[in-house]
Amino acid sequence: MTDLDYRPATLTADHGDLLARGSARLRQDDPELYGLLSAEIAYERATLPMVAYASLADPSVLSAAGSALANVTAEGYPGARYHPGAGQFDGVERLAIERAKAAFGAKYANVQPHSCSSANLAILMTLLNPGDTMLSLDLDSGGHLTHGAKASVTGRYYNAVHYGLDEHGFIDYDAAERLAKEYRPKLIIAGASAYPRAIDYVRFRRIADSVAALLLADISHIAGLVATGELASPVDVAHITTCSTYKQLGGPRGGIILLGDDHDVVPPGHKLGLAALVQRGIFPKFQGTPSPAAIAAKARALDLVARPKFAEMTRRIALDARALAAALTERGWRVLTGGTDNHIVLVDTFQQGLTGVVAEAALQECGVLANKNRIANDTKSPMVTSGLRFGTNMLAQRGFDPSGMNECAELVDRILRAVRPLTDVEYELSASVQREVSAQVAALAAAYPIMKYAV
Ligand code: DSN
Repeated sequence: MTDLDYRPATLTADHGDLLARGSARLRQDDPELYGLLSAEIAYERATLPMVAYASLADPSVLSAAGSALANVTAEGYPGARYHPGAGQFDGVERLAIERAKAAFGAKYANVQPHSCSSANLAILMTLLNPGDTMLSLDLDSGGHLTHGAKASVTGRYYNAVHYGLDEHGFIDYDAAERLAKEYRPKLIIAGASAYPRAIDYVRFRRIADSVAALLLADISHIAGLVATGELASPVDVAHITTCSTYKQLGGPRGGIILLGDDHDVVPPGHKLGLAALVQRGIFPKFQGTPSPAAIAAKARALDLVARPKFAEMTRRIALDARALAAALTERGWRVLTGGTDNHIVLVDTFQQGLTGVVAEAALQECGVLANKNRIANDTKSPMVTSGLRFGTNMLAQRGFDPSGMNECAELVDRILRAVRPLTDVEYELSASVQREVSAQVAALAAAYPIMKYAV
């Protein structure tokens, strides 16, 4: 045996043994990569991830994502694969589908999309023809690239018309209705990546029905809050619902498509019902082979989503976000819409003279993560911006309660008030403040280093 021989004395078919051997081999044979992966764990524990776009995956989810199913190639669906040898994967995909349906009360689930972007693209390609009109929230108002933004292929292939926000920062439903009547879109999208308020899916459905459009709800950011009833579910209201599995479900990189009461509706110009269209739309129309290991990780994450501890955790996410919004407001920061209904808190930093990019960089220097974000009527470019987007998913998972959010707000406030902007992208932060606050951030992070809500 060589030093690098990792064959065990007895060859078992045990998932845990395989992963343990894999980790040992990685540590011994590739210290450079192993070191980087370990540094990531240390960094995550030492920082305060006040971000909206991610959640912590339970170690058991990571384990499933690293399973031997990564060796399987199997196009098609359970029981109808193009490739042989997919028996175990069939079982895993069926489990993921059933768990997705149960978690969201859906009648149909497709767990194969590699991301929610893939899911959205597949839906658009299935239901629209190039040049068809769709109506969605403007990217600058908190929409998403795949909702017809100019920079995305969706804005290039489809005629995307956008509604925006009213003067208080809430979705302008009246404008959406006017635009729907004027442009007669084939599809309306209700969903956002930077919107702190509950979305009125019933109103959107009425608008869609009034012009015979289909309604797609993209709940990527809020899927956890929807699954546990913290926010109203669009699954039986919209024709189609899409979401990613990593943003708030503690799952792997990936997407899911859900259908509720309208699963068998046949859209105008089609011969098949929505479930059959989506099934074919993902495979073979849009994707080839799915990612079996990622689907195993989705199955595991969705099992956790259905447990009472996850509901308790999503309640904490929402309470923490409200506490964070209040604590920042008290300290003089303008919180858009005056608060939040979900996990997102949007802050106008430029009112205090800081661009989003400067604020993001100064916070990161001290170990606090929050991303620059455009805000309504922003005059700065997407790489500069006038605001920050905070989120409470990961801190809530680590056990931060509303009083912990007050401590986080205090640290954020101290850092941002100590920044002296030089230009839109350059700044100075006094070394003593940076050192002092970084130490406080590290101490607070160390008090809540890992998932408290691990099941
Ligand atoms: N959708 C992006 C965001 O919300 O930042 C990341 O996936």
